[in-house]
Amino acid sequence: MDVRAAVAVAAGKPLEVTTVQLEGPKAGEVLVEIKATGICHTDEFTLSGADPEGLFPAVLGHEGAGVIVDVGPGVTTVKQGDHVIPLYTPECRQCPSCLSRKTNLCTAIRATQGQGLMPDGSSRFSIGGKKLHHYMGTSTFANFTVLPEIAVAKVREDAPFDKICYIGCGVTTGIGAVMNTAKVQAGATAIVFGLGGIGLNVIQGLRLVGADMIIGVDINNDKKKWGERFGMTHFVNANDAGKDLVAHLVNLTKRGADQIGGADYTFDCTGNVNVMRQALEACHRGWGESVIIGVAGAGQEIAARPFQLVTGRVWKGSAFGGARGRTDVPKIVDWYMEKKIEIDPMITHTMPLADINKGFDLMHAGKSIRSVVVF
Ligand code: NAD
Ligand code: AHE
Ligand code: ZN
Repeated sequence: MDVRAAVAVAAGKPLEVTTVQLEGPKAGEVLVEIKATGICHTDEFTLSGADPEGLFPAVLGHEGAGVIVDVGPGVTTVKQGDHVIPLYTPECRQCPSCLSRKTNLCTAIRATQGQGLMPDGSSRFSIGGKKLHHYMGTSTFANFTVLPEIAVAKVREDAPFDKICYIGCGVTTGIGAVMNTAKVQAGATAIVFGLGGIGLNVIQGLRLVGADMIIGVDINNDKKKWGERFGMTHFVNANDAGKDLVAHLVNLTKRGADQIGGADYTFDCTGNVNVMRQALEACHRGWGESVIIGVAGAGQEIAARPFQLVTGRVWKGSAFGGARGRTDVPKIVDWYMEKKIEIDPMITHTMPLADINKGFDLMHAGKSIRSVVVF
């Protein structure tokens, strides 16, 4: 069938909105009509050419919501008409990782997903007979896409697509990093580096679990009001603090008789390896945990003095907020519908697919929190 898609033709080039061809679902797969998709910084990361797994030409996008319009042979867990959120982290419930209960990183289809292919090793997308790559197993920058049934979360039908698409990545990543990865307790002190579409959801998660002091760090002063809107208690401009940033943060978090300082939890939501180091160093000696959420480009490496870890700090990472998609995503949609979490104010811009490149421009300019393409 013919579908409308934004095609990433080459690294660093604007997306080309055009008609492409999509084959129907094969065994174990579903055809989803995408109703809305967010634009995450990771789409920009891959489009820029920094992603070591980046493939071109491809249909990017991984933050969608839509309706199942067809199912392939053998599909049992979802049906035509179901409302779903595509999952770039699937949940097969059978692979060693799913069965371990130690991680959300299902391995059932990760190898082919990283090659831009469906699990049978082929692509469903093409243009003029030439193959187009899938992206993150989701390719939501198209009005129809094909996914394995283990890579969709069935959600309630009264939830608006143009808001819950954000649960397909940003909301779940931020809130999940707090609740699943760090397991932050009430009364904790926390520092969030980078107050964009992910960092604000970390802040929202910290407020939800009852964190006491929530410090936000950004280089853009416009983010102060955004952080405060979702529960941030203190704002620090990293450029103003300069080389003294870590010392300033440690000083801000001094509590108790020993006056050592440092946060119980820190979160990197920038993808900048120098910031990741600052986030580790701003943790409390003996127990502080620093969670890396940001994604860094090919060739980038993190560095720190081992002393930071010897003295009890913990460095860990979080993908998709440690969430098990088919189990956890429907619950997060419920939280949104029950007004336990907010999404609407973070969606600062909406646009038709034809204007998708404007969403990337707004991100570059630091003017948006989330742009959502509505089909
Ligand atoms: P964004 O562009 O919306 O926000 C990034 C923020 O970081 C901006 O507010 C920017 O001003 C700020 N920033 C930039 N440099 C900084 C610095 N030196 N110090 C402090 N703040 C700085 O991006 P986003 O959508 O929020 O994504 C954030 C990161 O998370 C990206 O690297 C993205 O690829 C990654 N990500 C990871 C996962 C995961 O599962 N691990 C999921 C989604 C996104
Ligand atoms: N392809 C990159 C890694 C990108 C990455 O880490 N992606 C995150 C999700 S970002 C969503 O916005 C993730 O889930 N990682 C786990 C995985 O299996 O990819 C690279 O560096 O090669
Ligand atoms: Zn994302």
